[in-house]
Amino acid sequence: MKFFARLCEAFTSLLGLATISPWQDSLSQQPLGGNLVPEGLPLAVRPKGPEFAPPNSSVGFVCSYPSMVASQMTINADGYLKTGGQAFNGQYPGPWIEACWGDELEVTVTNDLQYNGTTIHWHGVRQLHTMQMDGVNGVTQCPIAPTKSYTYRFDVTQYGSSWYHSHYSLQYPDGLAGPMTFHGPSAANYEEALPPFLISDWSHNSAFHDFHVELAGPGRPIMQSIILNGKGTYTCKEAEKVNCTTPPPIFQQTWKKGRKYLMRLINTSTESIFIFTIDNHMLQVIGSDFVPIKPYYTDSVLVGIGQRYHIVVEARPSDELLPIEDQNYWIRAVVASGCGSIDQNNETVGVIRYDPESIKTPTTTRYQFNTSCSDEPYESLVPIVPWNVGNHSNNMLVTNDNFAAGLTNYTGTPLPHGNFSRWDLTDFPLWLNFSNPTITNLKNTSWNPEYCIIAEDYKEDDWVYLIITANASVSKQISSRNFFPVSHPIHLHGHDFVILSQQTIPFDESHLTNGMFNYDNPPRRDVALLPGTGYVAIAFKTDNPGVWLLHCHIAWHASSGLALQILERQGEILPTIGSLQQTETVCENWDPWVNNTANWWNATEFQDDSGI
Ligand SMILES: [Cu+2]
Repeated sequence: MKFFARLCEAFTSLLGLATISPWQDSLSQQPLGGNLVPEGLPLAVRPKGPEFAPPNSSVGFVCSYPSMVASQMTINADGYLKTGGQAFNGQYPGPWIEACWGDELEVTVTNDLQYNGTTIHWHGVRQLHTMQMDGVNGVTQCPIAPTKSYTYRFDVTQYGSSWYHSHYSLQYPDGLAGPMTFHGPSAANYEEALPPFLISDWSHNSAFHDFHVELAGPGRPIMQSIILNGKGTYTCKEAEKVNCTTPPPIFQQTWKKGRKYLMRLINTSTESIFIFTIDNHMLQVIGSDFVPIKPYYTDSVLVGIGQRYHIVVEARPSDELLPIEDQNYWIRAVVASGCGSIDQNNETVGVIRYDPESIKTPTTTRYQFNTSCSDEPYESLVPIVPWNVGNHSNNMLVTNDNFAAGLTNYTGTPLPHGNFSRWDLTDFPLWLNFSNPTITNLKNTSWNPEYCIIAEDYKEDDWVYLIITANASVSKQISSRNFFPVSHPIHLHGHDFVILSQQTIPFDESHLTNGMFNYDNPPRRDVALLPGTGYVAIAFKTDNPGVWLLHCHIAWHASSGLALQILERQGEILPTIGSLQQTETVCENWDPWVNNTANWWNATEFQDDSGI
């Protein structure tokens, strides 16, 4: 672990202004070698406190990234100049943030944008007793005003890979996102860890523009291409020529025969769910989100938006007797059926070679696999550190802990923000007030219903079950909401949750006891797909007092309002989260900026979405 701690220092010095993310420049810049952890090594999820630190760890070490600057930028991901792009430190994807299990991570974010506030959310990070570091404007802080900064500092209590992204409206689809790795134990051996693989859809329009199409039509926004680590292919149309340029070179990597590589897959999409595969190579899946799992083999892995997988790939293609210059293989990102619509749907996003001199185009074909839009098989995701789930302390059958993701038509209704149809989970679509975040209202006894506050006042060891359906459940009929067979990647902040049940049929109370719920070490992660015709039942222990967003990670749906706030043990939040000095300062800076309409992009309307 000391070794990684030194790496953290080394990577800080790599930061700076550049147009190509240095972490993906070449393998030679990746000093991370071995990290060989024998299979079967006991893994532990470390609660806060040095007594639980991993052996020989660097407790007390602060991994510091002093300068993350958000600014506007023209991004060339696929040969089309996206002028409405935004990026951290002039790179898309943003710098690779690395820390070590047991460290503290400190990142100072500066807003160099013209018309927008910003934040960074650290996707999947536990934020135990540090909700003010979760980076959700309108919930855990006011947005960072232009020219101002905010320093995020939190304990790294998990390990694995993830991403960070702005949680300010639709900024992450426009480029404010990057990879993040917390080095720690691994569920299987490997010999070389590769830099992260960020898979994404890509739009040439600003997402703020596309969202208006989503709300008002005509039609729905369509994404233009598929990109891997910010690189994709697109054939420019005649009418677009003015914005067309030479595309960046396609992603390529040369592998050494017989070597075992760790690949960290991250789906950072706006709306697309991808199936990742490498022709003629088997994948050993060893981690889902921040949770190491019992390894299993497959030819393809479905990665929902916000989800991550660690996989180990042995460089042994099934046709390895071919001449070395002919051993070239497509890396593919295949849109799952019904979970994305892309104009130029070129799934071949990268090439694995064995001969660095070869320039041949791969001629391989993809494995025959099911492209249905459903999570990896439930039975495959078995955590190595088991959690056994206790009985529910809440009664989700009669309380509000039973939600239905649907689309409500608010046109002509008296709601303040009621125009258009909006996705919602509770009685209202989420609508936050940037200037009045939940964190500054923790003594409230009543709430604006548009904040979608769901109180969970239980004890440290209590379990809360949430039932999230894609149709009206038997116990909560909602007449005004319309339901569609759409899969939603549901993400919860502040917790890894267990998936008690994930079904393609409507929820029924009998499922709790008829064997359809699993309480014995169920899959555990921070994003789960809600099947379009059924439901997902998740559970977490109320052991982290704070306010935690639960939302769909399809950017359009989150902006529309498909989200709520879990208010966990309200009375214990302020006494446990430490200083709120920055919370006050960031709001004091935000208010005068936002109250000056000269700072608005649109002089008549500042906010047209939920805020997240
Ligand atoms: Cu959704």
